[in-house]
Amino acid sequence: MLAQINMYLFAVWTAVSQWPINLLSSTSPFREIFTVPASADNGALLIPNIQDPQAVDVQTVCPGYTASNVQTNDYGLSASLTLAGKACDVYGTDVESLSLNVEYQSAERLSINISPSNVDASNSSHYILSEQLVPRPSRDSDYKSDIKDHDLQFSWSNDPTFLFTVTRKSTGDVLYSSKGSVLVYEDQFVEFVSSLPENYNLYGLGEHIHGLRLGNNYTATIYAADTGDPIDYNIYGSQPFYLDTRYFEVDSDGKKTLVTSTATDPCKKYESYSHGTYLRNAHGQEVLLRPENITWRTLGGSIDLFFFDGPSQPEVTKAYQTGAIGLPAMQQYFTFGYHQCRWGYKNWTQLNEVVETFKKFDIPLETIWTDIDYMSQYRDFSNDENTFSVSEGQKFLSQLHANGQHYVPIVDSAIYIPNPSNASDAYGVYTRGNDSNVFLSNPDGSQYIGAVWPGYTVFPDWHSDESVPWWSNEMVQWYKDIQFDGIWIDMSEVSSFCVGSCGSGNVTLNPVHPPFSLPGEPGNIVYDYPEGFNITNSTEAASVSAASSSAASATATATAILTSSSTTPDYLRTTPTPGVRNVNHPPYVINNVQGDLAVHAVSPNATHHDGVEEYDVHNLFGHQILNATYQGLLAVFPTKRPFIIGRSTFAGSGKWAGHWGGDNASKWFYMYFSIPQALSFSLFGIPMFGVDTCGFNGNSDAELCSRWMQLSAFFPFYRNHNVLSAISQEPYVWASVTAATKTAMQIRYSLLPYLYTLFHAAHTRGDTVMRALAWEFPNDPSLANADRQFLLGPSLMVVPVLEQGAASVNGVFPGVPTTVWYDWYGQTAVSAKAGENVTIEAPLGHIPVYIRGGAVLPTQAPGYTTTESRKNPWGLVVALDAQGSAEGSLYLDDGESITPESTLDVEFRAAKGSLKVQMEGKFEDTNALANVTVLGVEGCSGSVKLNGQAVTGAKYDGESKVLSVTGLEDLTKGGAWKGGWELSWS
Ligand code: MIG
Repeated sequence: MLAQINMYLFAVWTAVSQWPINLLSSTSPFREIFTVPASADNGALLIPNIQDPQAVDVQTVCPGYTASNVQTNDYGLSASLTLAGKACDVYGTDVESLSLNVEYQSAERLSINISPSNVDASNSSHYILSEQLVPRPSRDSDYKSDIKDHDLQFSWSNDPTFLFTVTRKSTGDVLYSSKGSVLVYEDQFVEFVSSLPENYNLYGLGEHIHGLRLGNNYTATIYAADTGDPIDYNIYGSQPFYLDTRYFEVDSDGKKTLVTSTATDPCKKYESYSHGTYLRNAHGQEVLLRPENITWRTLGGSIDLFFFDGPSQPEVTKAYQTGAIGLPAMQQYFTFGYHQCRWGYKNWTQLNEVVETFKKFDIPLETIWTDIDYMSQYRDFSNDENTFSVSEGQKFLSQLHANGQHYVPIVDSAIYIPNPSNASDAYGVYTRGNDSNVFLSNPDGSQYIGAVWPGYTVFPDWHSDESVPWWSNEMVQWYKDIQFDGIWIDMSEVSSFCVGSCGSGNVTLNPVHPPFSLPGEPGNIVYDYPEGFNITNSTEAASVSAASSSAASATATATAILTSSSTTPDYLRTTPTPGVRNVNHPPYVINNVQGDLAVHAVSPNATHHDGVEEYDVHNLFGHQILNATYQGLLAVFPTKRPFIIGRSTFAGSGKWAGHWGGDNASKWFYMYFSIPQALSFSLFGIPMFGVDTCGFNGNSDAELCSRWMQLSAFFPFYRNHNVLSAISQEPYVWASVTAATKTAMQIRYSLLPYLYTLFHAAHTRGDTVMRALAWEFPNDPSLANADRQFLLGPSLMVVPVLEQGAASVNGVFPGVPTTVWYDWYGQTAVSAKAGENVTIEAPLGHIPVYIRGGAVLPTQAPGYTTTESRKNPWGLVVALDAQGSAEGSLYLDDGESITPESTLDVEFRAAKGSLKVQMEGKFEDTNALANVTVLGVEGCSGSVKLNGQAVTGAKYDGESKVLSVTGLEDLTKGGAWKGGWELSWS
């Protein structure tokens, strides 16, 4: 089933990119445009090692290492590792001698580093990740050694060759053990293996389209790739981190036994222990998850492992962010409003129509985006004077801003290199970059010239000191023309439409058309009927299929001829040359979605200013352009939090940017995958996440878009985006979607204060925003797999419908009966049994949302924009737990400053018939409190007092157990949070 889906997907972009389109050049009425031949993006024919029947298993032939000269110190130990036998040289040249360094860096972090003993800058055989590019966690300065008491215990042995284990002291559980395997360390291939318990629960290892729990028959390839979200392959980002959760059954004596199944007995007691593992390595790599072990293979670099002891997921994630990769960027308040985008908004007029249509239908629109359509011939920091002129744009943007709305344009990663023989083709962005020498080179020192949208292009070299100042200056200059509010970074894997420096010697052909046709161009696919059209529109579907069946059979024949092949493929297999790397075709072939590493990307031999080859840092381009863009936005808005959404990320990108899920399709299963993808990015420290709502590739339809607009309303980054030439999918296109969207937006906008508070906790403490059920209910093994529902923060659970035609959804209510869940709409407690799958009615237009008992949620009446919302009266939803208590918090500031002048922290505590509110901080908010709704109130006369003074507008409903207190505005005039207060009921 999955394989089939996968095949289908490839039909979307990969197939498109194979089709020659000579048509276009001959039919263009303007002038001949040279088309880069499709073959320019063909790489060598390779067979991935994991699929190669001839592949040598290094474990059977390599000698391993022997540790000697072991020296312990206060914080760990160091040792020399020497090859324990004859070099095997399977996928590179074995490194004779390695250094092992084990360091206890903090109370929760253990570092294990294995690197070649002799690496110097002149040794091109090894590249060890620079600390400037990716900071290396170092020992906390205030950490006092407690090796003996640390929960992570490192041990090693030479029996039979060097191996090491990491054990959790408190449980005796072995977290990592290389016993039974040999360490393999070659210049282009590093392999280290750990056994894992049966049916282990691993999460993370991105970026992939995969279920949340990775399973034990899966290879996670990590190599940044520009590809339309194929299932299980490497896609845009590189996140070499995993969370490992172990469940134990606890017997009456407190004895713990590891559980190897997620089948849970409700009568038994369980506990879980989680730890995290980060490999600080940016090389192409893959992680093989197999029934009994995990094998990590990299194409270079060092083994730079960091273990985080947890023992809960929140502790792991916090420690990973605070101790290793950095805390996520705080976002501006407006970024939590709704975003509308598409590829194919043709001009300012059309963009303005979209904005106005949202208004007409009264659907909140916070931010309008433009794709590459606005650019002059697809050149960064330029506007097409006919369609998106600067003068018209300025008018549009000043009106937009006056309405409290925002604008975000796309910026691509590649820079157009103009045709040198045509003076009018000059392009200042290139000229200035070239003058500052900020572009990647070929090994011979000439400029590396690939091809992207504008034609032949060069690529910023983020290793050059001049590159960030140049980029940031371009942003500053362009802002003078176009007043953007954030930046959308695309193509940052970094994508190039041809293999190698295909533009060398060809730039006089510029601008050129890419080696494939664009959606909607002659010769390209026309997007098909939406998924399940045959079910939802059976009558039309029948007549369409009758009409098209003859045409289809002709196409089928043609396809069959094209794809039939009888010869055995002649794969390129590289034999290692001692001491010499082959970066273009490394001997070990990772299961890269594009095959050859150079396909659809800048080639591995592109060279940086410091001599580093792209091979060694490919996975970092997307990370560094986010840094550059962050610096650029700071130059434009020195005091404002930069708002950036980027495509390719690395560990730590969250400190600069958010991320969207890339080119999904308008398919139901992609709506599901958005949940595990988002939850994985919670683990990676990138909470500002969302996907192309209603689907990117292909045509969406009312039902899918309705469900999806409702689901995404509970993701931090809420944007609808569509591919060129697909039918429109703004939420006003279908009446049912309009209604469904408004319902969900009403909830989202009411809860903006809650979402903003969650983000502040993410930014300051490393809390997650979107959460898996297993993280909030860690002692229930049956939740280990749960990724069809999720929590937003600790207190809101969303159980979306993910299937076409469904009018109900099965959901679980974790933690019952101890935890009480309240239906958001009905405000009454849900009755559910532990572990039970409850069928929840969910007709189209309804998204089941529940509030966790024990939570106080701050709300604010929704306005059309977030700015308007922030001027509206406050509300509180107090959802009592089984003991009649609840608590919550609210964080407020000006919503945009990096260092706000003043802030406000409000604490809510309800217990025993009273809600106490306390605050700290000087930020002034003058909105009154309109209402307080208390859920789960047992027996109440309806008598309510605010600070001892009787309140008249209170109503208690004994059946629903809801106490609604309204009409508080007068009593809280001048501001709900001006000073502490107490509301009591009896
Ligand atoms: O190769 O700018 O993922 O969101 O609409 C396609 C056009 C380039 C890929 C992005 C997508 C965007 C599209 N871009």
